[in-house]
Amino acid sequence: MSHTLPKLDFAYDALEPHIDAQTMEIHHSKHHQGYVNKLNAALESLPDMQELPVEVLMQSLKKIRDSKLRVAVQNNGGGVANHNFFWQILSPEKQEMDKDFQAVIEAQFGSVEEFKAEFAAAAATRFGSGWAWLVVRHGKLEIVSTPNQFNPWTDKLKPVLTIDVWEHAYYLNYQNRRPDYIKAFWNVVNWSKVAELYELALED
Ligand code: MN3
Repeated sequence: MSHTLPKLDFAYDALEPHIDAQTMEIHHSKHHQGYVNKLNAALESLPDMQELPVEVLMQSLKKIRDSKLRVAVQNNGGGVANHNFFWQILSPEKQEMDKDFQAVIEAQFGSVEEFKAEFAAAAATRFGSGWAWLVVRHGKLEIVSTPNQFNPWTDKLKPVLTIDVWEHAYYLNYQNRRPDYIKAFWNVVNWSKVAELYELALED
């Protein structure tokens, strides 16, 4: 079994004006596809790992003895896992935060605005390329960020929300204005999916 590029649930232009069609098309059909291709190429030398779901693969990096292969799986497996997840938490229709989930956010962060400010700060201050995440750790929500294609699965954390802050995610439309992209991101969050992921994370 090889990894494949997942189809998006919406058209490339569906997130406009917040995320433009050209950015989405290049991001999905070139960048994400590139990670899929390079991951499959690296796994040709790792037959025991070919059947693992990519999130499990991210927890198995230490088992890869060859350091070049390990880095290739980290970078490209991470690229696959992170983008598979990212597309799922985006929505073309502006959604209100799920009420039960909002109560959890308010209990843990004070208010939705404080939560958004903390998440945006994690995204804005991630130096270079990377991701900000809302994760579940021991049943509690926590904001973290990761460089490059590192991700929470490696640390056995359960992500419920993420934003890609690599320049390829926003540069065509926002140039160097990463904070503007982060602000626009709130218009395209699939809060019902986020709430569902949170419930699932609490179950395990
Ligand atoms: Mn990306």
